[in-house]
Amino acid sequence: TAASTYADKDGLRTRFAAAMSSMYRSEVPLYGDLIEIVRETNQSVLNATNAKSQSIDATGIKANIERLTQERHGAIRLGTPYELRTIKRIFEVLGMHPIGYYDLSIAGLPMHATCFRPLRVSSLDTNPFRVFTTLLRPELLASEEARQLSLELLEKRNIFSTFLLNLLDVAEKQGGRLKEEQAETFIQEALTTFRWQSVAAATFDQYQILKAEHPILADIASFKSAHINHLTPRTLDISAVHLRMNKAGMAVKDDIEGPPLVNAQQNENQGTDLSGSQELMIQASHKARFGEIEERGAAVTPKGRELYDRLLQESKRQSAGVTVSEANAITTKVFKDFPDTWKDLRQQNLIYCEFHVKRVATMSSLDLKDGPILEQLISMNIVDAVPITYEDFLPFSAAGIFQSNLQTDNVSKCASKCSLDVSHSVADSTGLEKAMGTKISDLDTWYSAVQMKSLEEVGKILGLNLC
Ligand code: OOG
Ligand code: NI
Repeated sequence: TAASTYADKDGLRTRFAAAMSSMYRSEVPLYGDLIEIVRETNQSVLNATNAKSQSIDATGIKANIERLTQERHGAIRLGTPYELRTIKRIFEVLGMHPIGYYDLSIAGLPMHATCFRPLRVSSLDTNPFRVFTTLLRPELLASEEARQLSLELLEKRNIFSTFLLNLLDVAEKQGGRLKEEQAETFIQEALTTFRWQSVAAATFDQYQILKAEHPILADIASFKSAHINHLTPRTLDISAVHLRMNKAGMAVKDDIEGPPLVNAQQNENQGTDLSGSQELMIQASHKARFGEIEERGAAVTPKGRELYDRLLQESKRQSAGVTVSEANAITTKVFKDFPDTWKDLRQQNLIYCEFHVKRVATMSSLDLKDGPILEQLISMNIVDAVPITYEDFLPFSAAGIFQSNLQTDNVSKCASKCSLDVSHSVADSTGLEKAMGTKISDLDTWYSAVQMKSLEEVGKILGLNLC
């Protein structure tokens, strides 16, 4: 049939992510070692989990080993609205769409960002490849000289091949799809945009001017490509991988960005960890690539996020000037106020869940006087509640990661350097949408729609109105 001549977007994304992974492995050899450690650790966590309990859902790990083995997130930093619009067109072909607005000005960075990822649950299950995509905000730069220079350099560079631009036109004429025979060329041409190029676009003097204004400006405007600056595998046990990286002699950052590991299986959000895996030198000392791993937990509701942010601020406040291990102890203590079981988290409306019917039963004993119907169904073992995996990024972690990436080697303590301050926010989500020419989906709307859809289905099967 005619339809079968088009490549499936989920398949295309899987191929693209795999191609990017092998490109990055050849550019940054330590990445390959990291992937190996993560894969082994995940396998032993899954083995242990299966031995202990029948259902891996009970630990909140919904991801299967196939998805986990492929799962990566990347990060790129773009200079101009044109670059962002074109990147959006590339990701569109791969079934990735902008969701979430990240204001990086709270970390003193002249940038804002969004994440491109699949929006359908089935597409996420096939391959959840996501890319944190940052855009420079020249209007936030203090130095006029640095602004002019960066705009000039960015104006001159072309990070997309003519072949790629033509293929994008073709895809759009075909309704956003590519024919099977166009797919491989597309993948190779698109990959070039993200490849490391050893020749800089800036001279040494220009690089110094940009760097003096902000190191991140040098990172964005001095290169000829939108090089992928890290590619991150997902681990089921970030502490175990951290240990093994240390044992393997990798340079590992002391602290993990994100929530404390109160209960390793129920880590509420994404935790990240950096190692200065390799420094690629541009003339002086540009730190362009780094290694990172992440652990993912459940998505929090606005109420959950509020509690999390409040406890985080509180532990930062109490940790001013103390050592890393003291800070960790403080954080653990402060986060005792964050419930530690899926049941508590769900009942207090702190996380999002997907609900499924486990068995169809007669429900004559349901009575509203006995509490919410849904909770009764769950305790009667008729309905199953599975926490929804957080598929996005954490604004504070992201800001912290930029900070660590910018630090020179021996500065490493987060308590002092992460002066993240929301009062410095000059968020401009409309500006980012305008630059991209598309609306950005809202995170909470997305998670609550996934939850609601599952509730509707449960209601339909059981003949109840649960919404
Ligand atoms: C992106 C930082 C954000 C994460 O894991 O939160 C990120 C960057 O360094 O460009 O990747
Ligand atoms: Ni990252």
